[in-house]
Amino acid sequence: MNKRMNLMFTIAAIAVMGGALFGSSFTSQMTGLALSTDANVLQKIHDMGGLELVMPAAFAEAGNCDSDEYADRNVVEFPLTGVSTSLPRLGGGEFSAMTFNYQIPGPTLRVTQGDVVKMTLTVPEGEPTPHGNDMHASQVTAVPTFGAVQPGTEKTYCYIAQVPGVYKYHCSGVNVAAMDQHVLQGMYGIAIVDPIDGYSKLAVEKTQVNESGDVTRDRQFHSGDALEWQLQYNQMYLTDAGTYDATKMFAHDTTYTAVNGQPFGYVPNSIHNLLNNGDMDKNIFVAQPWNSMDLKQYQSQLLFTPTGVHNRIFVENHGNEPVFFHIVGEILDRVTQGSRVQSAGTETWLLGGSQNMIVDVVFDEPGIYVAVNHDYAAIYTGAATIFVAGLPLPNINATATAISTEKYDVIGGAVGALAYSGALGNPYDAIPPYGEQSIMHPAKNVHCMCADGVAEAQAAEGAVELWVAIPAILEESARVAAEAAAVEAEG
Ligand SMILES: [Cu+2]
Repeated sequence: MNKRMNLMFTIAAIAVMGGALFGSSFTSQMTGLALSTDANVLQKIHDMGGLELVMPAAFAEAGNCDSDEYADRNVVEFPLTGVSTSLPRLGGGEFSAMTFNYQIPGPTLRVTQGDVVKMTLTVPEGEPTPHGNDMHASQVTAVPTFGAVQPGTEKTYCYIAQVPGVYKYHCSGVNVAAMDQHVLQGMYGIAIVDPIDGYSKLAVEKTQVNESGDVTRDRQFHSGDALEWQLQYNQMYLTDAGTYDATKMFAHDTTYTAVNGQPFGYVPNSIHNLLNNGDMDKNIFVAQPWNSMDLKQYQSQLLFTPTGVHNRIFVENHGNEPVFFHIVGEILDRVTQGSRVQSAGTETWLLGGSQNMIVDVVFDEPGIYVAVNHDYAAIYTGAATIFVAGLPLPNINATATAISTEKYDVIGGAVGALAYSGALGNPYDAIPPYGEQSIMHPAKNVHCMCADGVAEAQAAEGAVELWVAIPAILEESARVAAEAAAVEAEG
């Protein structure tokens, strides 16, 4: 009976509930735009008992995790909590976020092709709206599997990850109603399904001058092991109060373009200024919107990689606009979608909505490279992500190699790792969970569009709180310098 009640879900009920829960923006979406041709249409739907999109008797049994089909397979549990919260927005203030596990994006699931995923979505008592989870890596009946989970209840379903690649998962709203709001306010994440036979080695196109003095092709090969990243794109459509603005969504009027939940989350910050000889007025990037150590996990961070290393970037477009993925100063060495190589040696690759790819790239020259959505509206609203390859920043390098403490080994860390990641770490939220062929990052720093509890969990795993570490390093450095000066004065 309970199941049938869920199945008897009606659009009219969604509208009534949604209007009550989400106020005017939701109501305007349903009446002002989507259904504007007939003001009485909602009443008519209600009067006829709602829109039943399929016959209830036709629903298949779904989510049975005891199926014989799953015997002898590796089962990976993936627990999620659907919960609303407040998170900071660019330029100050907050926005009314909806999250999986108090973080945007939600946790990344990583499995190997052939594994069984056992997903449980819990919606706590008191949460103002139901949620659902549509996992694109699954091949199961969408109804009722992805249907709404009511507050105070949970739902589990299982599936076999049959096809390798990157897949989004996202809230399905209240049985599809308000799905736009739930996703665009933060309820999205990715699942990485590693190929059962592993990742292919990478050929990078080069040339050389041979013994006869001829310029010839010189393919350079890298193993399938790689330093890995995740970049997830989405739009934010916000009112001044930080609530969801459906009118802006319908008009494709982007407020911000988020990368891993944060516009401009991966650009230089005050920490880099401190290391840049302490010159706080000399910003090395024109826009530094998350530029104070007080911002803790929200302070922007850079992505550090050594030169000559195989980088594997998992890219997902969760959004409402195309992503023209380009890295300024680099050529994408290989683009893979699903289990097929789509391109090699290409400047830019296009991702439509809910589309993904794996980008392989090797940075040969030390320098600053900016991964962008090469749509100017996207760049200027947040889609600029800075990779620093090698050790190209002389001032930071000088400072970093001149100071050290027992706890934070800046000298050995940076130089040893051939990148500043050894000292400053790479942002936790830009790194997917490690797989069989992951090159480990030398260190991680605490970073996320997430609640404090999530940031604390990152620190408990060993990620460096740079807002604590950098002042400690500088203080220690000053103490050591003062001691040396005193000894010199005595001598
Ligand atoms: Cu939701």
